[in-house]
Amino acid sequence: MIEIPADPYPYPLDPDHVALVVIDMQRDFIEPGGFGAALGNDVLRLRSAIPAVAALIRLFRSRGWPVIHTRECHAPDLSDLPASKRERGRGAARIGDPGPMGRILVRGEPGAEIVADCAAQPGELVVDKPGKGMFHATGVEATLRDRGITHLVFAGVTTEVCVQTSMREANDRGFECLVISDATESYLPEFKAATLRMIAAQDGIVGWVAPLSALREALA
Ligand code: C5J
Repeated sequence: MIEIPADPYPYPLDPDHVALVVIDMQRDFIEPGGFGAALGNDVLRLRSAIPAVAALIRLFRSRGWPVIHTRECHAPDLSDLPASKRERGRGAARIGDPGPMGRILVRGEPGAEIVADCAAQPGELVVDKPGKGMFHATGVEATLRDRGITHLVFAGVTTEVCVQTSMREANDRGFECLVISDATESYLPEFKAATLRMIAAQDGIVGWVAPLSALREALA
């Protein structure tokens, strides 16, 4: 085990059984004209996480550790989109509607792609998920178990929605979870801060929180 200084106490990283999970670094959340903007958010806020996410990806690749990417998106016929999700909100554009980056949150459309700086490399697992959490309707749990992965390091957007949901799902399934605080971002800074506090509260009720520098220094 490698001890990573973290909140609420050092995270025991198992170098033989760890994977990085990069949640939803998609144009639809990060660039104007996508899903995030349709909900009235200042999407440019999320750009601040890109350098740390990209550096974290490079760190894992340099060690030969697996990198897993998720994308929140739906089948072109929207058969995996519950009516409750399609109809939620009062914005002009909804999931499946046309926009400047193609149909919003639809698989294969430009907006559903991962931003270039964080793009998957050949051989890396890309999980398309119809929900907020990475385990719902994806089959990824079996893949992780097959690969012997027990430790998950989380990054991506948004902190309080898909990152937190995925981390909670993973925690309930017995994975040891660490979120990298500067490699995740929210449209709402107070929600990011509250989420990171919630995760580490009660002696790590959902997992651990650490900045990228702590991971880097522990691995140097
Ligand atoms: C949202 C996400 N916020 N990736 N998705 O709807 O966090």
